[in-house]
Amino acid sequence: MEFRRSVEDLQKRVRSAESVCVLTGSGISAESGIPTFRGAGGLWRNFRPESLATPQAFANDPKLVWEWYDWRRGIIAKAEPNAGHRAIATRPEITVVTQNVDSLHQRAGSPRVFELHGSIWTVRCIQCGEEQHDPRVPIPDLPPRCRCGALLRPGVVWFGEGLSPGVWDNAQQAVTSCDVLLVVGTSALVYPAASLAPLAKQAGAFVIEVNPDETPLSTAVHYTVRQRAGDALPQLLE
Ligand code: BV8
Ligand code: ZN
Repeated sequence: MEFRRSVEDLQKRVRSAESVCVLTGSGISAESGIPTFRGAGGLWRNFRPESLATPQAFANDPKLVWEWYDWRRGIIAKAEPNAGHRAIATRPEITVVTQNVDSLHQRAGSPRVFELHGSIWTVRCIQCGEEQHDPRVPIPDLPPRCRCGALLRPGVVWFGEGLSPGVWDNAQQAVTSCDVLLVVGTSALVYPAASLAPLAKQAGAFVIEVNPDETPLSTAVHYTVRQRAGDALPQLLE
């Protein structure tokens, strides 16, 4: 059931909460001009993300996969956090659990951000495992190589790869200890991230979905706010 509660009710609920946690997906960065995964504009040379964000795709053609990431890094480098990211950052006590790899929450000023799927600005050697921050846009020659000579890969979690145990534990801890969970801009299709909202509800949190569209979560949350993040979050949080 979709409860259309007045924004005032929701504001009161969020304001009076002891602790608020926000779970975000690519939809929160859409208003920053970053294509979402499944929406229009998410395609690159007609490839679907699911077919490129995999260890197999990288093993088959590391240069192609790196061209996709270099293209995205170029877009993300030009993007700015939007009103949605900034509204969350006005509340430094909020823990952000994000599926996004664009680091816009950190750039908006949120001090506690758990990146479930890693960061597009991190590169990791497939041989010696050395990990570093690589801000170069564009990367001069693709695929980049480590000092040890082996290929570097994007420091993100691909489909079929496990999430880093520490980050996953922190994310579960955050959503099961908050009073209000805002689920913003995710189609709730990718696991295990999509299991966090039901987990929060089970642990007693009030779960509010902020998404212009219906998602598989919509019937399971307490309230749905059918608005874009940039419009809804300043009203709910500021
Ligand atoms: C794992 C990093 C096992 C890379 C990403 C069958 C059933 C269930 C699960 C599976 C299955 N087959 C396979 C699986 C597992 C798989 C999975 O869930 N697949 C899905 C597709 C079915 N999951 C995995 O493989 C995960 N690992 O399970 O490992 C394991 C365990 C232990 C040890 C070894 C192995 C790993 C998943 C991580 C994949 N990596 N990203 C990169 O970014 O390049 S996922 C990728 O999708 C992004 O992180 C993205 O964030 C994420 C989810 O997408 P969304 O963020 O939700 O974005 P989307 O476009 O879908 O939706 C946008 C939403 O925003 C929409 O609802 C739209 O309406 C809304 N919106 C638009 N504009 C706005 C807005 N909202 C608000 N405001 C707006 N303005
Ligand atoms: Zn190396």
